Amino acid sequence: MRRTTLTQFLVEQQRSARAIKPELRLLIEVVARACKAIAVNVGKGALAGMLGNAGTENVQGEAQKKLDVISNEILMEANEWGGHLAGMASEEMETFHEIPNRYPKGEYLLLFDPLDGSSNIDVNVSIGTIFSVLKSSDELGPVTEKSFLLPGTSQVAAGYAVYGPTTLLVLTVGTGVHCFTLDREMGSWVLTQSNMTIPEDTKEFAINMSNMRHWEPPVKRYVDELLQGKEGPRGKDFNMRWVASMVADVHRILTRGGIFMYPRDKREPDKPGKLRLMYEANPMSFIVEQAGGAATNGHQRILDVRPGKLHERVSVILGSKNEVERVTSYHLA
Ligand code: AHM
Ligand code: MG
Repeated sequence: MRRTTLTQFLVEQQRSARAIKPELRLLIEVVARACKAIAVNVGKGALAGMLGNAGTENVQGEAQKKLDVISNEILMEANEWGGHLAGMASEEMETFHEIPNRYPKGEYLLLFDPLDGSSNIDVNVSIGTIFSVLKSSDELGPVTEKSFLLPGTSQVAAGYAVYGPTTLLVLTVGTGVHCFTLDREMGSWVLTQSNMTIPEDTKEFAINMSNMRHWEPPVKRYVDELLQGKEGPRGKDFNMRWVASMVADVHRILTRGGIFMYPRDKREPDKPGKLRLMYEANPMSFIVEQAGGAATNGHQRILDVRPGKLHERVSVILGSKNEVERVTSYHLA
């Protein structure tokens, strides 16, 4: 059987589909290579002293794990010198990083959550990397924070890697969603699923139920109805899953449908949710929409949200279309 590698896939996207420019192809390949290096480090675990805290905090005041820091460094180093980027921004760095003058610069901006699902690192549960590529609208001028503050509709590529039983890379360049599996012996990403689609209906939901008392009424009403199962207004039983790694929860939804919610809650009233718009919500929403699903903050399509700052947070409701639309209608009621 002939196997399609990521390189072949991207060349094809460049040549026939004309979906990407050669510079974007190279950029995606560099990110994918960095994800391989992260996978190697994740896989070493305790053997190489990779587990545990780094003893530092990130800009959001969260304790950084050693692997958060290592993954961030791997992505930064891999992408700095390629000549395709104007700048980078990371969930783990306080401010954006402009490509230094000693390297050529390009027109793209790369944003990433280097290791998503940090609470799962030390317990050997799936974790991942999420990335988003924006086309800079600045005409070769210096990069500022404002350069990054574009809505998710400006993304030209987005993807995530999952470091689980197998290492996967899920990617969109706006022509559907495609999944590659890492062949560890060969060191190559092999296309294993093209055009992933999320079923419109589902019987599975994902939310951290321990926050229920803090939710706003529309989400409370929606989940209450799911919990009533066959006897309730929905007339069917629902199943619940919560990995607590967004990459793993979203990957399950891309594989068999479902709805994922990390809604705004009353714990910190000035924070509109836990997840970050630029590093988590936007790339995942682009992928989910490309797979036929929907993504909203309850009031607005996530990809249309205009960011006010780099580390902006957002309420996230995404997955099977009909369920996402139902939650939206409860917000409007
Ligand atoms: P992280 O980027 O610090 O790892 O946090 C994001 C994670 C998501 O992957 C996951 O959906 C969520 O936070 C889990 O939160 P909680 O621990 O509140 O259930
Ligand atoms: Mg994260």
